[in-house]
Amino acid sequence: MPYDYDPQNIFAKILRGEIPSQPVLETEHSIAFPDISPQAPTHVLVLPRGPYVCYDHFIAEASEAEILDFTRAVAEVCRMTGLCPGDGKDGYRVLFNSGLHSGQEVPHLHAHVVGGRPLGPLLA
Ligand code: D5M
Repeated sequence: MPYDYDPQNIFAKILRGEIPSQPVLETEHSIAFPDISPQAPTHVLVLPRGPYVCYDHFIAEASEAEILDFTRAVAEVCRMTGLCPGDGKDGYRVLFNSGLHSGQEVPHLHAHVVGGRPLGPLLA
């Protein structure tokens, strides 16, 4: 099934600089900024710059350089939260919504990095 990327989605506008954002991380192929409607004390979105709707689209069509850059950007944002279990902290959650049943609102791939409080069961 083809992926139909909408270039008018709000994250595409942010990536083109048409809507302001306050990035916490910018790399060659990725960008991260705080979620406008945070669901936890820490809630950061990490996006590849390329026009990918969801995670499976990204892995199917992105270059290895984009995939490596994005994967590292997500990890860097996780470290930036200061919540890494490896540092004795309380941890965080990374999730991707993809499509209707997930409740995905913005059809440009983004990882949610959330933490700072007990997050409860994943499907609550
Ligand atoms: O999540 C989409 C998320 O994007 C949702 O948590 C709100 C957030 N959002 C929407 N517009 C903005 C802007 N302009 N800045 C920052 N965050 C934004 P989804 O997984 O698609 O449901």
